[in-house]
Amino acid sequence: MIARRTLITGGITGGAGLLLAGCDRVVQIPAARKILFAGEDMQRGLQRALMDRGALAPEYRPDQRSPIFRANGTYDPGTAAYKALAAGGFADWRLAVGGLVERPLRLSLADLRALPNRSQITRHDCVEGWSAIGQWTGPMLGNVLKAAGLRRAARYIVFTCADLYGGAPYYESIDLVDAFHPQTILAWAMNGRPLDVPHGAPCRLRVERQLGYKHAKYLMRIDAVATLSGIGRGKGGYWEDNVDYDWYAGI
Ligand SMILES: Nc1nc2c(c(=O)[nH]1)N[C@H]1C(S)=C(S)[C@@H](COP(=O)(O)O)O[C@H]1N2
Ligand SMILES: [Mo]
Repeated sequence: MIARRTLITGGITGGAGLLLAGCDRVVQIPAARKILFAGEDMQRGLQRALMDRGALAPEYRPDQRSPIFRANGTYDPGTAAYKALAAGGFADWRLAVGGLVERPLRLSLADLRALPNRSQITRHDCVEGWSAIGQWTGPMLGNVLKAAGLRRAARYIVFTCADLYGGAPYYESIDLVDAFHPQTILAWAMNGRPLDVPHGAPCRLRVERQLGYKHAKYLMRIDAVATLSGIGRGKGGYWEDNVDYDWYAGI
């Protein structure tokens, strides 16, 4: 019947007519229709997921801040090197930005303060089941990465910290979507005061769309890499490598 209609409407030669007929027939079979358009649905789902990843985490009013914001994980790196930095008020601390960048940087606290800074009051969610709301201030990681100039091969940003777990520095990583998210900042202040030691002095990552363990404290290095396979055991972070936490801890 379709073939006949094609012949009538088209009045055309065999090949094209049959092709048209073929299409009509396939689309009329519900199962085939489902398969044909499944790709389109998946693409829409992926697009939605990508757009959601750019969405902002909720921000709160100053009076909604938690009166007590507990510290977790390391409270004080306690190494000789860290003690020396802390004793000097972190004047000698430098944040190294390297890896796959055009211009490696060494940033002081004064350098971070001199950049355009962003303040945000957000809720920290720890995987262990507690949350706290606090205000964080610092430059956007994205601006620092732009200043360093990411090379084309860069896919992830790896953070190396001053505190040691089993003799090796705590480390974490995020992808470029999170790295360039506007609420992803290198925080040097908490609730309007320079970051204290328990919360990661002198500078910690805030990556507000992710769970607590991604918010690396005591930052020493930031490296752009093409793959996570050379970092730790390859899963992208201390907890990912050792306790099987998810690398992508989006909330
Ligand atoms: N360098 C470093 N960063 C870290 C941790 C840590 O032990 N060392 N703990 C993580 C975990 S599990 C959480 S919940 C938060 C806690 O941040 P807070 O101490 O400011 O509450 O820091 C994260 N970042
Ligand atoms: Mo946590």
